[in-house]
Amino acid sequence: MKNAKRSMGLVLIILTLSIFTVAPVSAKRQREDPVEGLGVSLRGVKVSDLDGDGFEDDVKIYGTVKVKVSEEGRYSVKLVLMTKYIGKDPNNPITSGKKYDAKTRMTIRIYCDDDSWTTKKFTIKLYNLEGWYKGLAYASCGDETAKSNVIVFDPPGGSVGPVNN
Ligand SMILES: [Ca+2]
Repeated sequence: MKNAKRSMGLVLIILTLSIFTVAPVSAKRQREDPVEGLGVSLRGVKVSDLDGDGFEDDVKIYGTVKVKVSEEGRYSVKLVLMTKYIGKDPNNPITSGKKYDAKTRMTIRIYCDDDSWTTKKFTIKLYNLEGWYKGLAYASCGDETAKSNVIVFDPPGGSVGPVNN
């Protein structure tokens, strides 16, 4: 009899524990990710002397992110710009290796007030580049990820100028 009471007590304790431990987990699971769509594009490159060292070897890359959400609020889009040096002659580019040389990271805060797409422009500055480069951006927000178009550009200016693909 005493044993039965004791094990009943144990069952109650276990039940109480499981209510406390399970409830917060399931509450978290019910909350769905409000981010429904994400896009990123690189729209252009401007070559100039941004750091004032006398050489037009710096670039400003212009891009746009777009987010679609189900809940009004402020969201953070994590952006990684990958750049790769492709050589000094665009007609004879260095193509060895698919890996990108450099990553530039930034976070873009975007306010979405309805459930349609919200877009925001961004710029990324890169300094002291010589030769031709290609660039590509990855974005992530909530559960969504997106990949941009590839751009090709030549910081020293010259006869051809920046090219958008
Ligand atoms: Ca410069």
